[in-house]
Amino acid sequence: MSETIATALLHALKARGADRIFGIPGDFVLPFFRVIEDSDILPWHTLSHEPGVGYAADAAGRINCTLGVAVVTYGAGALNMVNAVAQAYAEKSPLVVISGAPGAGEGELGLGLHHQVKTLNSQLAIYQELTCAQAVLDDPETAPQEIARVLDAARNLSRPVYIEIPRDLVNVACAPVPPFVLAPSNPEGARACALEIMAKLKSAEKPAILVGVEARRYDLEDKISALCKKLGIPVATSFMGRGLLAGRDLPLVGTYLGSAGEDLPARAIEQADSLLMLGVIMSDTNFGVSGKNIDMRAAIQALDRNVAFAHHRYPGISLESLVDALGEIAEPVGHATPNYTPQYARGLPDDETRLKPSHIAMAVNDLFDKYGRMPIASDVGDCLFTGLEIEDTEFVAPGYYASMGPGVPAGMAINAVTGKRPIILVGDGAFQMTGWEIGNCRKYGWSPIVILFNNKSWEMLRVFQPGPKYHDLDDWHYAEIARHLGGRGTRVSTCAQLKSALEQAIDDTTSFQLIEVMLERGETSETLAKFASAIREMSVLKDE
Ligand code: S1T
Ligand code: MG
Repeated sequence: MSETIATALLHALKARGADRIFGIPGDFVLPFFRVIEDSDILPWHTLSHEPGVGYAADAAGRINCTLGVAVVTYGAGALNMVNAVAQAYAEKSPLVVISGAPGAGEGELGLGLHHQVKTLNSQLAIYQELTCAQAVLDDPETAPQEIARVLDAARNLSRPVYIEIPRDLVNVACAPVPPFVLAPSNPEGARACALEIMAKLKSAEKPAILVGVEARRYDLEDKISALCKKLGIPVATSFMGRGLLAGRDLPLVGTYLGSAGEDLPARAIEQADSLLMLGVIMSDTNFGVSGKNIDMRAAIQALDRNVAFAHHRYPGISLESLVDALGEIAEPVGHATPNYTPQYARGLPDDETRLKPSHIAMAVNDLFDKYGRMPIASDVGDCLFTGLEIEDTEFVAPGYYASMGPGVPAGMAINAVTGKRPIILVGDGAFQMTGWEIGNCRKYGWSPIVILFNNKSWEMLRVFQPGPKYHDLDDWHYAEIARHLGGRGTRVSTCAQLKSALEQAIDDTTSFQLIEVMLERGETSETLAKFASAIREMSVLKDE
């Protein structure tokens, strides 16, 4: 089949699992956008601001364990999306950024082009810092191999990549893109590594396993669950890995949050004399509030195709090949393991009790009991900590890079990709940033349920720095605006009002539902309060 650079790229994205495209056109990318619509190879959605495009495309990849795709114009578009791509890089999300670019001869006019920064290559240079592979498709002869190289890097390394298409080459003929090539594995190295890990786990008094975000990025939850069940030792998920392994048959002890979380996972992880970490990002949010520093000499870290022991490492070992090798030799390590069933609060009172953040978690747990679990997209703020008090479910949130803004766009993407109505947890500060993307639901028929924590405050900052007035936000009456954006808005202040608003939201699938929960400044979820006091304690300890 004869291809053009544009159709070859779109077919290659689809062949590697990309489900849809999010984007905003501009004159440098109009030719490519035209092919996206006319070819119908992948469904597409335009949003209103490039940060939202980046967050939505990132979430589309995360929820589906595949490539997310964002298409933007050169300069004003692509550079407007930098923060969202940085978040995808930090959190190991395989986001494909495709930017239109000036045509080959345009730079020779000797004029500065509109949307140009310093030089015509400035954007590529900036994106080299945010992605694991880049290509400029300026030669139809090499374009197919270049596309394959970059898209395969996104899949194999689970990081964002960058592709630039000069607008005068979009419809130039080229060969089809070669099929996906899995990065070469090292079965012998994986087997040797697995034998060493098994020996350490068997000789340990208190072995434990910590599972992180790579388990989801490489779609390994089933394999890791089966391995953990076979080994029979305590398993916790990291803060970023929250929701992983939920509802499966294995000795899960909960989400590890150090001294800010439950005691059971904290003890299992911090007292382990052999800790196997599968796909865990070594970040402050994952380990920042450890009751005591985890003894990394006793830890084995499998991350980024590398398995590191205290004083040596096995390079080129993918997480999947390690889990497969361990699965072949795993035997019960013989330690009794607690049958952990997380306790999530239920039974929201149906009365005039004024709402506090943790009531929202209670209300959602009651809703899940009655109607079944729903996927959740959460923004940064107390909504993220409140989300930790909600029953395990598919959960997309910026648990490490922690930029505000992804909540609403990510929830919309989850609705689009899964066809399931998501719950979106977002604070008023974050909603002021990207919440307005919700106005795009009507044209695509999406109907997420948005729970907006309106405390008229950047409350999470106030928790860490009480006093300044600059944490105060004005009350924008978000529920009243919802109707003009194509949805339904309800403002609630009491438990009974929240209960009824959620019932009404579940019943009305015709549009997005925005439930604006009025909260007092100074009121936080129990989890954020624990997190903050753990951090204060840590800083006090450090001062001693
Ligand atoms: N800007 C962006 C894009 N991301 C950020 N994370 C911040 C600034 C800093 C920041 C937080 S938490 C927070 C800010 C400004 C306040 C969030 O306010 P809101 O959404 O209303 O939620 P809540 O009131 O529950 O805190 C983190 C610490 O970096
Ligand atoms: Mg707030």
